[in-house]
Amino acid sequence: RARLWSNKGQQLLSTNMSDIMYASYVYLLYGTAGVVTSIVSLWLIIQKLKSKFRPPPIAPFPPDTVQLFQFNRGPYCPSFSPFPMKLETYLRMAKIPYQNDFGSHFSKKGKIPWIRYNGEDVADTAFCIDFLNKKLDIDLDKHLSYEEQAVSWAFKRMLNEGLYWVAVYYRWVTDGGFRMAQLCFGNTIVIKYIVRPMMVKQCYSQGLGRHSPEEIKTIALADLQAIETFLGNKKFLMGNEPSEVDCSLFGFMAQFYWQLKDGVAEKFIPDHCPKIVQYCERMKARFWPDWDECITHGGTKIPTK
Ligand SMILES: N[C@@H](CCC(=O)N[C@@H](CS)C(=O)NCC(=O)O)C(=O)O
Repeated sequence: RARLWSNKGQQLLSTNMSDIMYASYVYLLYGTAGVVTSIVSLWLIIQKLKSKFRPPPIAPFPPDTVQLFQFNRGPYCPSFSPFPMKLETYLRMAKIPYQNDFGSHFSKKGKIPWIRYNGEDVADTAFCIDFLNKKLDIDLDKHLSYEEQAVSWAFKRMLNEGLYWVAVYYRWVTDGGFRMAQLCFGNTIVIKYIVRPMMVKQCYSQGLGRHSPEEIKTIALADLQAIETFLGNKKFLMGNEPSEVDCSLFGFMAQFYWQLKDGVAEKFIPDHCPKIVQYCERMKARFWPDWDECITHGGTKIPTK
């Protein structure tokens, strides 16, 4: 009887062992499949999200028409950013047919705006303008002397590489400016916890973000004062006819005059720069007669253009 019990026990033990082994295999198999499925799904989601920010595939589009990729329309200016304002103003000045593609498709260089023209993609506003000038034989500076063209180039660099960071500071670093960013891009977790810290970091890496608010104000006013003085009684920056630099200048001045609402920056132009005020109104009337249709009026209306 004792032998019988011990055999039974062994049988029982070996049955239990094989059950446990089997269960372990099953768990391992399901576990591995679960982990692989999660990784693949996560990868697919990331790819899908990334594709939203990449240039879209080339699709049928009217020939000889510029497709302008830019952010959605801004609260008080047609764009929340000076560079799309610059490029769209250029297209209007040069009378080039274009259609906007609003959203978050960044160029292959990872920036906005950019253009697609007859299937060719061009990134960076300066290269977009050069490309279209050559393709369509346009020269908005043909009435300028070489010396004036050199001055115009220096102003463009000051705006694009210097004043841009001042605008970034008043837009993304200061709380008042950031409220305007939220009005344009939405009050989302991505804007608050990913984009804002990224822009603050960029501003710090460039160097401007390391200065005190007072020092940044001094730099901003010095740049604006230089523009105000050079503008003088001229209608446009380089004379009484508009030239290419006016696209950049207007793109930037429009931000300071109409759109940088932080309790400090929006007062710079009305308080210190009467010539720039007239210049902004003149450029708006001449190249943006449809301005009101191209803004969200502080986030209260859907723009029709
Ligand atoms: N040099 C570029 C500058 C464009 C630019 O800085 N775009 C900003 C928006 S205003 C951008 O895309 N920033 C995204 C980033 O830096 O990650 C041009 O002229 O097009």
